[in-house]
Amino acid sequence: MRLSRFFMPILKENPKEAEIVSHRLMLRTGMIRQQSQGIYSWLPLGKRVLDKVNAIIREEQNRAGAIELSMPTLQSAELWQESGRYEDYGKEMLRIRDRQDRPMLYGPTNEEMITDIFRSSVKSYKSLPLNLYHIQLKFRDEIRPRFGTMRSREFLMKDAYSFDLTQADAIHSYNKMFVAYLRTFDRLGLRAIPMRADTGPIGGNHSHEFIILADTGESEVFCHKSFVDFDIPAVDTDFDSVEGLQATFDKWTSVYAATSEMHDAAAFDSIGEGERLSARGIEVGHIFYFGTKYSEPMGAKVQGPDGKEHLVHMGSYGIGPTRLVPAIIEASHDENGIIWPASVAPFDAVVINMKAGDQACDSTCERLYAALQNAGKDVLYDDTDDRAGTKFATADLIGVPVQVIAGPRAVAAGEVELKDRKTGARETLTIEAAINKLTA
Ligand code: P5A
Repeated sequence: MRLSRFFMPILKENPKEAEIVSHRLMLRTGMIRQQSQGIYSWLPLGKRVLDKVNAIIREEQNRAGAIELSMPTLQSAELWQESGRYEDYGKEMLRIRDRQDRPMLYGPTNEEMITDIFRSSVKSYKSLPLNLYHIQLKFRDEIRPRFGTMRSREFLMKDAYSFDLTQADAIHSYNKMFVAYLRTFDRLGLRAIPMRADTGPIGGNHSHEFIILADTGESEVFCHKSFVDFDIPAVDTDFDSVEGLQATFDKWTSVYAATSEMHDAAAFDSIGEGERLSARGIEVGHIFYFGTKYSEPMGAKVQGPDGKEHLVHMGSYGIGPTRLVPAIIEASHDENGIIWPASVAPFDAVVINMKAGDQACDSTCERLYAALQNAGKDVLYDDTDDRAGTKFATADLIGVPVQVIAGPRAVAAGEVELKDRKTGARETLTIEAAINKLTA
C-alpha cells in the first residue's frame, strides 16, 4: 500500500475526549471514527488490525472443532419471549418495530437464535457434540459506553455455542473453548488470566472471564502471581482428549483468580504477601456452561442412545474483537505510539523513502516494496513528500514492527537501515541483505 494513496487520517493533536491511551492512539492514527455515542466506523488501518485479530480467533475456534456460520443482527422478539429473556434483558436491549409493527431487536447475544437453529434440525445424539460460532455485530445500549471501542454500544463479538447430550460432555466442550482461548490470547501477544466470574444475564454457574491486566481496566481483579509462568497449550493439543484438556483446565484454575463479584477475601488473604496480585483488568472473553437454561423452555432435545428424548446441555463462549484491539494497545505502546505484536500488525513493514523525488531513493524503495510484496508481506510504502521527521513520527505512531529506512547517503552506498519498532534497535544492511532478512 502506497501511503500517498491510502486513507489514514492521522490527527496532529491528541483528541480531548479520549481518557485512555488506546482510545487516544486509535483516534490519532485514524483507526476508528465515532459515528454516534458508542458507535464506531473502523477506518482502513483499524480494519486491517481487526481482520487479523478475527483471523486468529477463527483459526483457533476451528482448531478446537467449532464450526462457523453467520446469524443476522436483527432478531424477532418471539424467540426471546420463549426463553423468558425478552423482559429480563431490560434497557440494554435495543427494541425495534418493523413496518408490520412486529417487535424485533438488535441482538445483544444469540443463545435463543442458535437454540432455534439447533432444535429445527438436530434430532439425534449422533450429531453431538456440536459447537457453532459466528463473528457478528452486537448491540447493547450500555449506560456508560466509554474508552472508544473498549466499551461501545455496537461491537463485534465472536460467540460460540455448544450442544451436548450430558453434563460431562458439555464440560469437555467447555474445556475445549477454555484451551482455545488460552491459545488465542497468547497469539495476540496477550497474557489472559481465566477468572471465576459472575454469569449475569447469560446464566449458569460455571463461568470464567479471561482478563488482561491493565491499569486502565474497568474491573477490579484478584489473583495469584504464578499465572505469568504457566505454559500455553501447544498447537498440536489433542482436543478430543478428555483427560488432557481437563488437566490443562485444572492447572490453570489451580491458583486463586477472581473478579470483584466473585472475590473471596479470606481465600485471597491466605496467599503469601509477595504472591498476591490485586489489580485492574480488561475482560476480553467470557465463557459459560448453563446446562438446560435455554434448551428447556425452547424444547431443544435429542434422542439419546437409550431411545429417550434428552434436553441438550449448552454453553456459550464470547470474545470481543473490537475490545481486544484497544486491549492490545493498552498492553503494548510507548510514548511515541503503538507497538503492534507482529501477529496483528496492520503491516509487516513500512518502507520509508526519506527523499521522495530523488531517483536513487525512489528506485531503491520501489525495489524493496515490490520484493516484500512479492514475498507475500503486507507493506506500507511511505512515498509521500513529507519531511523525514514527520515520516519517522508517523511510522512510530502507527506501530508497524519493522521500518526500512532509505535515505540518500545509505542508498548511494547500496544500503538501507532497518529499525525495530519495539526495541529501537537499528542495523544497516545492503539492500539485498535487507530483502533477504525481511522475506526469510
Ligand atoms: C457468550 C457468547 C456473552 O454474551 N453470549 C454469547 C455470551 N458473554 S459476554 O460476556 O456478555 O460478552 C462476551 C464478550 O464480548 C465483549 N463485550 C464487549 N465489547 C465491547 N463493548 C461492549 N459493550 C461489550 N460487551 C461485551 C467482551 O469481550 C465480553 O467478554
